[in-house]
Amino acid sequence: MNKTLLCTAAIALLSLGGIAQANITIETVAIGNAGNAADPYTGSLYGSVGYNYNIGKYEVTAGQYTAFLNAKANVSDAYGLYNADMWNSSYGCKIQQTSVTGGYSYAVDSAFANRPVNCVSFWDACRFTNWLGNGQGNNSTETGAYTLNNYNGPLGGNIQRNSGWTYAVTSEDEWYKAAYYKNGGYSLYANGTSVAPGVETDSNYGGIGGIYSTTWDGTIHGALEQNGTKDMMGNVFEWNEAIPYQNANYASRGLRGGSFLYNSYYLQSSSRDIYGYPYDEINYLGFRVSEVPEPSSIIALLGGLAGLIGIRRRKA
Ligand SMILES: [Ca+2]
Ligand SMILES: [Ca+2]
Repeated sequence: MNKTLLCTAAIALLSLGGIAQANITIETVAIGNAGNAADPYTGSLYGSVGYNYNIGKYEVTAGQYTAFLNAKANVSDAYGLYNADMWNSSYGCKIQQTSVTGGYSYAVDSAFANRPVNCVSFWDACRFTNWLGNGQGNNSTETGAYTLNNYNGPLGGNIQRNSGWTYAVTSEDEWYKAAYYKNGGYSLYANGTSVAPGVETDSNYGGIGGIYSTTWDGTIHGALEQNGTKDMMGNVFEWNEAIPYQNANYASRGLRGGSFLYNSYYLQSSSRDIYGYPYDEINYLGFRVSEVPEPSSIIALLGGLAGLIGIRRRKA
C-alpha cells in the first residue's frame, strides 16, 4: 500500500470514528442459527428466521429517541415524532420539548435516559430505524427500511421492510427467536424456562412497581435473558412488523413481551392476543430494533488497515 492510499485509509478511519462519536449507538446481541425451525408449541407459526441478525440488547431508550428528536423534529415536527405524553403523563419517558428560536429542542431527564422510550407509534419506530439506517443526522425518515411517503395513519399494511435494510423494527419471527429460542429448542419465557420470572427481581411486569421502578438488580433493567437481551420480558410491550389483523379500516401491528402493567401471561411465547393500531402512542408501548450484522469482509478489511497502521507506528 503506498503512502497516499494509506493516508486516505487512515483519514477514512478517523472520519468513521468522528461520525460514530456524534451518532447514537445501539448495543446489540447476535442471533445465529439461521434456518431454525419454527416453534411447534405455538403451532409452528413463529420463530423461524433464515438469516443471521443482531437484535437490540435493550428496548430503544428515551435518550436515543431524544437524539432522534433533536435531529429530525427540531425545525418542525411534521410527522408527530414527539408526543406530549412523554413528558406530561405519569408514566411518560420524561422527554421534554422546548420551543426555541427556529423550532424545538428536546431534553430527557437524566434518570430516564436509559429507560425505554414510550408513547411511540409503529410509524415512529419505522422512522427511527430509517434514520438510523440512513446514517442519522438530517438524513431521511421516509425512505430506507420502510418506504413511508409521509404515511401516519391506521392502514399501511402494504408498508413492509425493503430489501437492503440495515436497521428495522423487529419482525415477529426475529423477536420471537431472540426471546424464546436457544440450542435448537424453545421456551415459554425468555429466561429459557417455563417458569415466570420474579416480579421486580427479574422482570418488570404485573403493575407493581411501574415502568420506572429501579429495584431489580440494582439498576434499571431486568435480569439477563437467555440470549443476552434485557426486558424482552416486560418493561414495555414492543412493536413488531407483523399484521395480526386487518380490515377495511385498519391494519394492526404486532406487540410482544408484556409490560409493567400486565401480568406474566403476556410474557409468554403463546401470548399474541394483544395488538395495536399502528398509530397508537401509549405509555406501555415501545420497540426494539434488528440490525444486519457487519459483513465479515468489512471487519477483515478494517482489521487489516489497523494492522498496517500499527506496523508503521512501530517503525517510526
Ligand atoms: Ca408519534
Ligand atoms: Ca419489553
